[in-house]
Amino acid sequence: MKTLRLILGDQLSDSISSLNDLDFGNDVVLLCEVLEEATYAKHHKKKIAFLFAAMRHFAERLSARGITVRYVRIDDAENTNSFGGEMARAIADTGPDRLVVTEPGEYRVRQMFEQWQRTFDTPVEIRRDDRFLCSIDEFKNWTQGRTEYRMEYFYREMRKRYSILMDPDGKPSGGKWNYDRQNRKSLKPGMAGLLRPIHKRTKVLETVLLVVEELFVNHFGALEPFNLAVTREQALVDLEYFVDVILPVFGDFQDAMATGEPFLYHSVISPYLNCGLLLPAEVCSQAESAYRAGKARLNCVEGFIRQVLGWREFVRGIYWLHMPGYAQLNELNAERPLPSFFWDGNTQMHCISEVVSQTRKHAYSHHIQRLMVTGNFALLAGIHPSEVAEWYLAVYADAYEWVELPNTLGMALYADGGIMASKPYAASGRYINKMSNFCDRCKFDPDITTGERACPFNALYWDFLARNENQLRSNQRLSFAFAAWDKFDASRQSALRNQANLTLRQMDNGEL
Ligand code: DLZ
Ligand code: SF4
Repeated sequence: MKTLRLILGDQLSDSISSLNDLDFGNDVVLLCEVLEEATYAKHHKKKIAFLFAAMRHFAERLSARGITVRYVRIDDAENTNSFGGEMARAIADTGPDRLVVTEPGEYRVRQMFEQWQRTFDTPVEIRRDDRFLCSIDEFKNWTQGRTEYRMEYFYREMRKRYSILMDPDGKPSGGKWNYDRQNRKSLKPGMAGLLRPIHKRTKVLETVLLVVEELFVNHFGALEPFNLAVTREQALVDLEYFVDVILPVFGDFQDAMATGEPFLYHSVISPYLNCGLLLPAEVCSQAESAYRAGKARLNCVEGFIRQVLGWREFVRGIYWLHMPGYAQLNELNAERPLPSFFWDGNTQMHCISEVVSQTRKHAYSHHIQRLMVTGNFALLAGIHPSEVAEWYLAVYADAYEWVELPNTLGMALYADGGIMASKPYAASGRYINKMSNFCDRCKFDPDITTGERACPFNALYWDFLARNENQLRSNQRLSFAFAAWDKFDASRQSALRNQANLTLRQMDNGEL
């Protein structure tokens, strides 16, 4: 039986289920670079180049194993520029008996695959993506009988199930499940991120960079400097370096931020994990081995493993549990358009201009910058969740909708009304000042709330609470915040709200 197997840009793993039972003599594996995928969200140039180069290298890797690969490049004259068009062309040219795909990371593409099952004459088999450590059905089962889904409890189950950081007596290593409290230290003056491995440029990458510069000239972001791994071997170098050198200091400063330090002590392996060059199981196992060998402390290793085994699997579960309705949720009726400074960084708020400029340069910023700077601002200012979600999906090299949407709409914006997070992650400028050195270079002062030098986050924070009182006052976790608001007298409250209105007007007029 001849099988045509499609591999998507985020399925670049040797062990991907669509390649199981491969018949080397007969089968054809299809990979295609298509405009449909590069433009349905206007992805960062670096993200497109990274994926195209990684796809081309993966195709070479398959060919080297003797597999027949059909690779469609973005500039091939016959490219129809859609998955559907390329599948149809490949079916016509190769005449397979069946089509095999692994379930995709996005609902939109899943619908496409299901439509193929109805419209193509050739049968289409959709296989489970078993690179994830919790299947979509297992996650659904876990939610049965629960009124709220908290990552912490899901994560404990996953630790037990995979016996990760567990002692032989069934207790979590070190006696606690979570060492987050040790992981919120601010940087001391002079502390800086560590050097990273430099990857030698491959010819494939150089060709791709030229094509992307030419075809996607209007997309956000810089192609240079380019130092992402584009092969499995390079991704493994980054992983090993992280585990050996950076993990020992990762935990303590996990939430810290600094000007000119996009990576600090973060692993920066999410682009590789999410496109398949690295696998979550191997990543967790390497981190655990570092702890067992006494090379990294438990708070560092546990904090890292919680991101991969806990959060990553949890957000995917939430996404598939609630799609397609999830994408439309807007609990707080946030309606403002996304300010242009999310694209050009042109704002006097140093924290935002710094995070946007890091994002433009690297297609990356770490989770606290995403959550507590750009995300927090969008939450406080009441930016429409769809506009924010589209931005996050486009600008980060690791972003696919399954991971981006629950993180943006749920964690950052509370637009899902508490499915993901038990309270909105709203914070004033004082939080940003505590966790970063951003405010040192800002025209605004995080300790001032009204007047010209007031940090815009401060009045917006209070206005956010007052504006959304109906939805938020009953939330126990906000009781301190509302108690503080209630203590302000009427004139103070109205001064704060006036200041916030002024800020929002400035934002809308491009003057913030
Ligand atoms: C993100 C992306 C981009 C920019 N381009 C392609 C592409 O040309 N071909 C491809 O197979 N995949 C691409 N991807 C990743 C897909 O968007 C991703 O596989 C789907 O969204 C499913 O998660
Ligand atoms: Fe950001 Fe406010 Fe600090 Fe300026 S003062 S960097 S706007 S938090």
